Amino acid sequence: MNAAPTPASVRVEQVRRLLLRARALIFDVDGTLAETEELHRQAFNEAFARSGMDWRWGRAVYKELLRVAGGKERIRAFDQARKSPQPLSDSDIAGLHRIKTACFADLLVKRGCPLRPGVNALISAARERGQRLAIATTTSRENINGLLSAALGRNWSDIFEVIVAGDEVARKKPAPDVYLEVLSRLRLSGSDCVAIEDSANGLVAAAQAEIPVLITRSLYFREDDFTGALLVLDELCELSEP
Ligand code: XBP
Ligand code: MG
Repeated sequence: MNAAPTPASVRVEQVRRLLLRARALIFDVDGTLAETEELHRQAFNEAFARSGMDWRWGRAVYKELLRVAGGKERIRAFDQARKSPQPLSDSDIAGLHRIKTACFADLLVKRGCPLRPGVNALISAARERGQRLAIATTTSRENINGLLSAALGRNWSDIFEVIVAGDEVARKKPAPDVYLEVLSRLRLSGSDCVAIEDSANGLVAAAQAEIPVLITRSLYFREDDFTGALLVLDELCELSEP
């Protein structure tokens, strides 16, 4: 006699069905579509070096700084914590972040950054089912383009009906702004969709927009509190048929 299904496998089946029924799937980018944060961290350090600054963010410091969504906001938080007699101005920060974004683009070309396991399969299956796809991210369009043109080809943006980047809304995650803007442009309500995220900030943002959230743990947010998520997976490929 077969053993009764374990709660985990029942849960996975329920979430798999929810994904199949959703009118749209809304993807976070960093940490969800691809494990990008190590490249971001290296890009920040490269930008500091090119700007003649003695800053260097190790993994432990970066893990703390990642509580702050947004590269410019992260630089500002680090600078303020240092209580420097000459804090960076907003234009200093914007200029430094532009260099960082250029460094990130270079690193993407030099090192590449593959999609996480199961991401491509889920996107392809959703497209075959006629589901709508969207992106809700804190990062910039430039970074999204650099990552996805390499991973999905130069016509990657045809795959996502709606793309909302961090600087296009008033408040970054964990505020719900980016998800509310995606829902508005899709003309859907949160319960029609499923969001795929990797961080507590992302979970809070999507949940405030009343979107059910599937979490795939990433390098820097493994210990985050994902209470309220539909399910927490290590990789999306755990959802595929056995
Ligand atoms: C993650 C972020 C971003 C990236 C760095 O975005 O918080 O700030 O760490 O990119 P998400 P920028 O998980 O919402 O995709 O330097 O361009 O902000
Ligand atoms: Mg993320």
